[in-house]
Amino acid sequence: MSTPCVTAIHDLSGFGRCSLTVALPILSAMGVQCCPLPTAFLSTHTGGFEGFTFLDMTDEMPKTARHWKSLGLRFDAVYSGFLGSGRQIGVVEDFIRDFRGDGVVVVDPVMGDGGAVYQTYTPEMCAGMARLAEQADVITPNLTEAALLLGIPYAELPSGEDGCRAIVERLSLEGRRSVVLTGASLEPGSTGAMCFDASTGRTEAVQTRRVDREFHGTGDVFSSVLTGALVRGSSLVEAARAAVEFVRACAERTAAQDLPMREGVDFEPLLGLLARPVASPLDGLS
Ligand code: PXL
Repeated sequence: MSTPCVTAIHDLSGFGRCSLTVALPILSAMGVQCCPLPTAFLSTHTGGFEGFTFLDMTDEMPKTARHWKSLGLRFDAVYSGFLGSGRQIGVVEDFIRDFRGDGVVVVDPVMGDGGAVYQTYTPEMCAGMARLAEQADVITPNLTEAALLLGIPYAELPSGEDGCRAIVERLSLEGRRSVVLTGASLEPGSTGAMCFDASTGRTEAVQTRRVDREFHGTGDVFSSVLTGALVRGSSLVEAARAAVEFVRACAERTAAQDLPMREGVDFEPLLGLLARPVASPLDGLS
């Protein structure tokens, strides 16, 4: 099998471990080539830092897409996340139309967390994100983003196992789109994801031990592992299990060191967990 290739459409935040600084190493560790299409360059992410810089990359994106098209590039997945402007919604929609081919389109509808919308997201961008997410084969919202996509207040989201099942089924566009809801806790002490798989029509939960601390960027770690596993041939639920367990391992390690939330999870020493054993360095080469 040739090396799978994913294009990752996210911001590049210099410090704070999220988006591209997470997607690139995780996909590489999984044996997946990652071609970044940056939406913005920030000095840090926007969660917990004051005075961050923000360079909007919107104008560069269609130029990059045109060049890639002229080279005949194909991707096994188009994977999008944090967007830098309202105009980028249309740019990413065009990109997906031009490059989806036979690949999988994963849209992480990054808009907020903990019931609050991120500072750089306007109501128009949130509406645009819902439209963009309609192009996806798989979406990976957290609970805050699920409420925004459903157009209901965060406090009114249904809860518990039945509630999480109802959320993913309502977000599935009548079964046409797979949904992996993150931060889905079915009982005290556990957390994970609720998955609706459009290819089987089944809804299934994946749970693990809950780490009682919040860290920045765990959604990006989750969606990157999920995307890597999908292009390596895992089913949706297998991919969600890999993502849930990797995020738990990262959160446990980071909590044990008591690192600040805004610095993200200390995932680098754990990247080896994502690699497949290679029997011989030349395996798979011919
Ligand atoms: O992890 C989501 C994310 C990605 N990129 C930037 C962010 C955030 C969340 O705050 O600020 C720049």
